[in-house]
Amino acid sequence: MTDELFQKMSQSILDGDSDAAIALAKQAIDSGIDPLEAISKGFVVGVNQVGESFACGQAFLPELVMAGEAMKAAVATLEPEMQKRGTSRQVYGKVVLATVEGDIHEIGKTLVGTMLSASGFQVYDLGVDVPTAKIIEKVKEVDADLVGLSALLTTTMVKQKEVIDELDKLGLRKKVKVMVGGAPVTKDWVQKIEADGYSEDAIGAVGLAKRLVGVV
Ligand code: B1M
Repeated sequence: MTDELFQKMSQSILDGDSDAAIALAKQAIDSGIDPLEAISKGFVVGVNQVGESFACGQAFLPELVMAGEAMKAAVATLEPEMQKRGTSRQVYGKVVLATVEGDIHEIGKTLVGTMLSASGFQVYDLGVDVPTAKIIEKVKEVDADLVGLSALLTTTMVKQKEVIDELDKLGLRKKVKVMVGGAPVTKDWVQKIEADGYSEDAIGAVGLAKRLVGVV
């Protein structure tokens, strides 16, 4: 029964059908399914398939856009439930979060932000395509403990390094921890740019953020 629901979720993304994705997300909430499980076992399966078809020329930009819109709608529907399930009320630290300049992929970044905020972090989500200067400005304004940088394109990953270099120049690098993420980010890249850590998913990002601020 649940597997069938996950399969329908995946299909709604393949079809780029936002209405169906929203209805299925609501159905998951009503059935008591963990929203993160609905995302990882249902919707993400579909969006990954569209990504693969796009990469090998079997799907085109309109399909990618529609799949992205449906995925966004599903995550937005599940978001209040994810917030509700967050148990911690304590504020562990302040996180400035952004998708780097030149990159408009927002779904993974938003998911990470939702999980961090549900887990007790104060999150300042600056959105997508955010210039380095704007990120630095916010870090200074809110006296952030952590910066989270998402990049989904091999061409925009370099901006993660740009932010780290800028923090370094301003003498803030020791004080402000930097976590990075996004599909092309690897351990080697993290070492190369001297970030403090990376995670492959939103749950891992919460554990990492807690370690970086010394909570666990
Ligand atoms: Co784009 N796109 N896209 N796209 N898109 C990819 C990333 C791609 C891999 C598809 C492919 O070719 N297979 C490819 C990148 C290739 C590369 O660079 N190597 C690609 C491309 C090429 C492009 C365009 C250039 C296409 C074009 O115009 N010709 C263009 C770029 C636009 C730009 O940014 N300037 C483009 C555009 C788009 C859409 C706008 C149509 C849409 C985004 C819609 C939106 O966000 N509102 C889109 C989509 C949907 C995708 C795919 C299919 C799915 C991305 C997604 O939302 N995944 C993607 C293929 C893929 O990744 N399978 C693809 C679901 C999401 C939950 O996962 O974002 O990975 P993800 O986030 C995860 C983890 O990565 C991690 O946790 C998240 C939750 O588990 N994580 C973090 C992410 N950020 C983190 C930060 C952290 C920690 C963990 O700490 C701070």
